[in-house]
Amino acid sequence: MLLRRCFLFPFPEVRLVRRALHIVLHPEIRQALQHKKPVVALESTIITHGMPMPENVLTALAVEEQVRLNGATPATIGILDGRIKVGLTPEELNTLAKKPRDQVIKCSRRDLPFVVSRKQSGGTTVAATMLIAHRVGIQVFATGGIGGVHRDGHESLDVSADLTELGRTPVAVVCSGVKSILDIPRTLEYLETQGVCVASFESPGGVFPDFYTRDSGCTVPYNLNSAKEAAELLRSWKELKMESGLLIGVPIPEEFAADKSKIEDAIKKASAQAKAHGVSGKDVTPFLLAAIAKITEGKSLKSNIALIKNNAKVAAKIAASLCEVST
Ligand code: PSU
Ligand code: MN
Repeated sequence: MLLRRCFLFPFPEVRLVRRALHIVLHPEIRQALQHKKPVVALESTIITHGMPMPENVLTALAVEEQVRLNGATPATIGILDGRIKVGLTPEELNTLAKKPRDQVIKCSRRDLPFVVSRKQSGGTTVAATMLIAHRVGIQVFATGGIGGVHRDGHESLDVSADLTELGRTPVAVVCSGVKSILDIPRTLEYLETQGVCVASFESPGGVFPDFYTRDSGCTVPYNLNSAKEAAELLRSWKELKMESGLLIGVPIPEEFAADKSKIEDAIKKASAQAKAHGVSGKDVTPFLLAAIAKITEGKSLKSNIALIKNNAKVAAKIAASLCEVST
C-alpha cells in the first residue's frame, strides 16, 4: 500500500494543492499554495463588465500590486477560451479586458459549464470566483462589492447568486459591502438566512458600509478591529469546518467616500434609466455602474478604484496573518 502510494505520488507536497479539470493554476500560485503562503483571489467581472477601458486593466494591476505589497500573492481568476485561469498574467488580463463585450461573458456559477464547453471567455463574478478559489484551496478573496437583493427583488426575485454562493462555499470575501443600488437590509436578511457570518472591519458598532459611503444605515452583529482579529475569526471558521462563506465589510477610506445624497440621486436616475431601457437580469448591475459613473462625471469610478485597492490591502493582511496564526 505504502509502496503503491509512493509510486503514484512521488512528490507528497503536490497533493496539498487540489487539482481540478479545466482549471489552470499559475505556477507562482501553485507554489504559494504548496508552501502554505498567503494567497488572495481576485475576480474579473469587475474588469470585463464593471469598469471601462483603460481603468479596468489599470485597476486590476494596481489591486494585484496592493496584494503583493501587503505580503500575499494575488490570483486573479478569469476564463480564456474555455480555460479557467487562476492567476491571470498581465498579458492575459489585457486580452480579457480588451475583448468586445459581446465576446466576453459575465460568468456566474450557472454560466461556467456553458462557457467552458464552448471554449468561450468570461469574467468571473463573486459567486464563480468563490467556487473556483475554493476548488484550488484559496481561502481569502478581495473585491469591491458583492451582488445582492435588488431594490425590487422581493417582487422580481432578482437576487444575486453571490448570496447563495456565500451560503455554500467556504471562502472569506473582503469587500465594501453591497452597493446602495441594491436593497441592503434585505440583502443582509438573506445572508443571515443563508447562514453567512457577516462582520464589519474597523467600523465600531458593526456599522456596515454601502460601497460608496461608510455607513449604509445598517449594522451587522460583529466588528473586527484588526487583520489579526479577522484572521482569528477565519481560523475558528476553518476549525469548525463551516461549509458557508464569510463576509467582511470594509468601509471605503474616508477621503474617497462619496456624498450620500449625491450618490443616492445618481442611483435613482440610473435606476430610472435602466427601467426605461428595459434592462434586466445579469445586465442590470453593469448598466447601473456605467450610468452612475456618467451621472457623477467619473467620481463614482474614482471611489470604486480606491475602495477595491483598500480591500485588497486588508485581504492580503488577513491572509498573511492567517498563515501566522495557523502555524
Ligand atoms: N458590484 C460592483 N461591481 C461589479 C459587480 C458588483 O460594484 O463589477 C459584479 C461582481 O462581479 C458581482 C456581480 O459578483 O457584479 C453581481 O452580479 P449579479 O447581481 O448579476 O449577480
Ligand atoms: Mn441578478
